[in-house]
Amino acid sequence: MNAPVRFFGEIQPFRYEGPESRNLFAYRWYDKDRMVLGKRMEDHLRFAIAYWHSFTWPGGDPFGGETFLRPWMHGGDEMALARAKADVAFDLFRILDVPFFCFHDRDIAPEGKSLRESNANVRAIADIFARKMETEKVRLLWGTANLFSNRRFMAGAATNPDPDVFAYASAQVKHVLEVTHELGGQNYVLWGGREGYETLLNTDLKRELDQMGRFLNLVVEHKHRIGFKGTILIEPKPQEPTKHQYDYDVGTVYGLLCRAGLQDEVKVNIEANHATLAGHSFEHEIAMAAALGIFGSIDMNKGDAQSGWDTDQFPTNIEDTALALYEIIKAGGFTTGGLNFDAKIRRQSLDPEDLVLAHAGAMDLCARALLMAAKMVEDGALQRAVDERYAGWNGAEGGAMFAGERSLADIAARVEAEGLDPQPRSGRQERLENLVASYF
Ligand code: XLS
Ligand code: NI
Ligand code: NI
Repeated sequence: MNAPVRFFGEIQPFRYEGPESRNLFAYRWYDKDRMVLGKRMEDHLRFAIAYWHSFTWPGGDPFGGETFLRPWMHGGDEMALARAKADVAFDLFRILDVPFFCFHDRDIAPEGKSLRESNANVRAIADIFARKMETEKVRLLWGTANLFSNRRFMAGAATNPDPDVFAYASAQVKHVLEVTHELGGQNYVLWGGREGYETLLNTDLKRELDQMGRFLNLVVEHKHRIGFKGTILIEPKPQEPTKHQYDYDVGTVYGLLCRAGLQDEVKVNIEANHATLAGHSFEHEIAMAAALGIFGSIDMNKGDAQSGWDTDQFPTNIEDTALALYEIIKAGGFTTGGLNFDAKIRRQSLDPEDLVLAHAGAMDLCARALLMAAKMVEDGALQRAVDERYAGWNGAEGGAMFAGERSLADIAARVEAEGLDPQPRSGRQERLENLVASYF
């Protein structure tokens, strides 16, 4: 086996050294045992590493192929390479001291000549994970099936016009759901990789939506059948790779779930860059999910302000991150969910240390942002401003209207009788923005 036993060389496990440290190979903010709002930092953030970007993506872009030339991607028996990749992955988990990881079936093991063979490959690597997890602290945040890379899925998986593709996708998901369950996974994610259309001219949109609803119901039924206690999550994305994806954004997914009768069964995994592509801020999508009662987990990354792609960069913006975490804390924090870095290093970042530092820097950024978000919560001034703004609804008439105790005619009669003439009040946006800046 030509794969490296020690890809990361002499890089030692990261420890917390504090904000004054100039050591890039230590945490300056991520102090996992520090109590923040009554909870350990590690339990707030529940960091996860994504197998696909960090260990499987070869560095390609639309104009050029592989740049990384990782030793576990070349030369030799594919299963032996997959085992070497697992060793490297668990080395990174240990170096960074992350509590979770996430994978697609096709990231961890090669596709076989039949589904049976593919499943056996996935099982073999999952067995290795299980053995490693007996002695390592890392746990599985979620598993998922890759229903988008193989050409059989070019017209979608559950929404494919060919029922045999629907069947194939179902069989694949059944297996990964079971493997996720056996590995103690805390969630199972469905990202509609190609659940959308390229042109309406060849698409029966209503039928495809119904197929998707059927598929989701099958997955949820199977989850209960096997006793999986984790959460089923859908990851919204508006487009890319298809022109239009049915799971466009959080609001759209909620509509799909209601249509399928699954709004109490399925939650969302919200990705920052997908929110941007949908024309929303990350915190908007989190707040929307919380408001609808479907907030589950997040994929942390960022896009590029100039390009309209899912560039999946590691987050670097402290304010955006703090505002997103503020919404998560307000939503009650993660339960089964976590913060998965669905992010990849740039294709010129060739060195093993680039991969380590990308994650470490992002973890530190999130930890620092968590402290800011905690200040926002502890101080309470932001919440008080919002409460004050809506205080009128706590009054007798506001309360009665909201509770459905007044008809339209009742309301109109009162407006006339009292000669109501509501006066606008300042929204105080800049004052609130200054308040946010004061926590930094
Ligand atoms: C792609 C998605 C994908 C999911 C998992 O854009 O972010 O990586 O997170 O299938
Ligand atoms: Ni994602
Ligand atoms: Ni994405």
